[in-house]
Amino acid sequence: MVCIKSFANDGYKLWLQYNHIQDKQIRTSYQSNIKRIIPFGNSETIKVALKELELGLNGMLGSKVLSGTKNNIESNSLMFGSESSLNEIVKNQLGNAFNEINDEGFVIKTISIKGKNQIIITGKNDVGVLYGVFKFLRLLQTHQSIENLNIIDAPKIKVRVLNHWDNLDRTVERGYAGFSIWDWHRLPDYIDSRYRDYARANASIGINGTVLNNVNANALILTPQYLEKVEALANVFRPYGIKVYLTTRFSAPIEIGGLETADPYDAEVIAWWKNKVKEIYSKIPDFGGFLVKANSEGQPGPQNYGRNHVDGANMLADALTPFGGVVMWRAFVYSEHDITDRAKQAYSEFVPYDGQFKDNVIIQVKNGAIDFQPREPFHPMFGTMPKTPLMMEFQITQEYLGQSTHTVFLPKLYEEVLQSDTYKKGKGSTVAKIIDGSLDNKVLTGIAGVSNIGNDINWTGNPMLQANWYGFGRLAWNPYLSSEEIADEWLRSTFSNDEKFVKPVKDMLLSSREAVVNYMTPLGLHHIMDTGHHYGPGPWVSDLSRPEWNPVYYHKADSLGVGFDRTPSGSNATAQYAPQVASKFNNLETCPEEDLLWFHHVSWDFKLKNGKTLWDGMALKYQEGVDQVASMISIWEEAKPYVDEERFSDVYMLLNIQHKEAKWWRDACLLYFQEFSQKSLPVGVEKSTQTLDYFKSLKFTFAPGN
Ligand code: BDP
Repeated sequence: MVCIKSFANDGYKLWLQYNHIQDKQIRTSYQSNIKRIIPFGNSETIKVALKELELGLNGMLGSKVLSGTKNNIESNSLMFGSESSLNEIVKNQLGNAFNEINDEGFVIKTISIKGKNQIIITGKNDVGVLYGVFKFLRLLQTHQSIENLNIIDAPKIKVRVLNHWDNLDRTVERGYAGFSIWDWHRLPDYIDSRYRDYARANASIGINGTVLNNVNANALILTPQYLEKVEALANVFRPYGIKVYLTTRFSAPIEIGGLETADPYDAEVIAWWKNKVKEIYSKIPDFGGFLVKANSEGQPGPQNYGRNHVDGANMLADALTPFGGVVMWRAFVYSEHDITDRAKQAYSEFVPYDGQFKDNVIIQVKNGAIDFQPREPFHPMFGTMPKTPLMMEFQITQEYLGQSTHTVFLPKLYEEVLQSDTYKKGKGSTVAKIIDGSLDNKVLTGIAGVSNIGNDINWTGNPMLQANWYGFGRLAWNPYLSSEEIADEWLRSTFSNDEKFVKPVKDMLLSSREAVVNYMTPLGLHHIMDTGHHYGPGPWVSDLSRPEWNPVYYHKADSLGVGFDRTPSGSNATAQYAPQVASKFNNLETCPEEDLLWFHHVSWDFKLKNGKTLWDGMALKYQEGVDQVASMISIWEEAKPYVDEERFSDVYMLLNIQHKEAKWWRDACLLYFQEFSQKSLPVGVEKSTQTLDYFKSLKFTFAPGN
């Protein structure tokens, strides 16, 4: 049977569509297993779990599921509650499942009471129960069997946060989905229902924290006026297991505290932060802590006072320690006064501090050493600093990947980074094992995703990019999940379970990341986007004051060839990796071709593995990227019968823009690099109908997110 189109759909419901299950056999099997839902306990978290189950089951099964109480467990109930709420009969049937989970984990098990099958969803705490409820609903959303369940699962990473680069005026730095969802002006009295839906969505994928404001912080967020607003949000999020965190401006003691300095050694400054933290916890007892961007891109920091990152981070950590808060200190630093390769600077600056940070400090490191490019080799810091907890910072918003118009399925990128082998402790020392703490026995572990959420009706500006929020959350829960699994469950929950839809669209998602690499930055090219807004190609830009802000700094094209030599004959950035990794990258024979120009400056005639010259190979990659987008469009056209009109046409229009822009990238970059290579385009690569001057003349004064 062909799936019936669902009703008009603006995408607001994300992956929590809970569409009526059309397949009668599946539906009746679910109905016969869930005759009643029975909550154990009545905390706020259990109440939201009950509400979610009612919403989900009523939607999917199309009939109202009865609720019951502990005392009327009859046939085939779905029971849920934390360990302490369970009676002996239930507990006995769970064996030692509780020993296998942590505080946020859950157990979903089919047990027998009064000779009848019952399903129990439990955890050590209510929030684990809530995660279990969402997992259970997902089983139904993806049409899986709920007979004989025995699922035990728990998150592998402790701090799983979104980073909102949201300003207090509601603009969003690098935001492409409208304005900030935080209505600061009307908080704390006006609670937008969207805050709850935001929390539901995050809880459904296991995200347990949110940093509300931009890393380029405004000190005002720490004033009593704003802390009241933050408190109101924290109150909404609490039942969903979501803690709030704030970014702090290092100079806040001066800006809002009336002090003359923010020197972390100054007694008054230390006292100011201690009091400020106390004030925050008096309003928000479960406040998560601070995220800090210091001495980076002009932000103030301890170095303004001749101190270092350790001094700054530890001072804040001391203030937070009595309350259990953490400091997420960012390692995204590079300086215009440092003439060494920008890719080396964070490592050079931070690695000597290994072991000096307090226990509640975690260093937040971007996935690669430059800045969220379509492809970057993993950040060398992950392969070192054994005594310091390191957390991952991924970007979900697509600053450098076509922003919210281009469909790029990012879990593929995240997976590639997480599965990279650092060789920190020999073969198999993947980034995932560093992030989840298993390699170095770390207690404090974390992962952050720079959010792609705004107040657009569909949250992310493009319905397909909801998958990146979803995928980030799923990988934060379990960094070993495959991108394919994530694509599969997201598509089924968000659109349709019909195989004729799922299979091709999944292939489309999984190839979309390589497509963007091909039409923007093939073979290891990087940071050649137009500057400032980073929208569109700008490999020619060379006039910015800071050398490392210019694309020419990164590609180094000349008449002989192209690429950044980071081997020992060049910047020697490869020396920051373990010897096994460094030698792989150094050697032209073993360096993965996808990273070639990241690590090597090679001639235009360099022979690629397929026998083509670098120039021909590069041109063909650009063309391949364009062709890939064309086939994404064809796949989407075929998907039409399975998708509601609104989301279908939204995505369709956006894919067409992506196609147009992929050609723009191909043409602008090839015309530009051709000036150096002086070679003609190989057969199969379409010629530009415009001149290089035309591309250079394009200006986007009001490009978003800038
Ligand atoms: C870059 C962005 C900039 C951010 C910065 C950061 O262009 O807007 O403030 O990173 O991460 O990617 O601090």
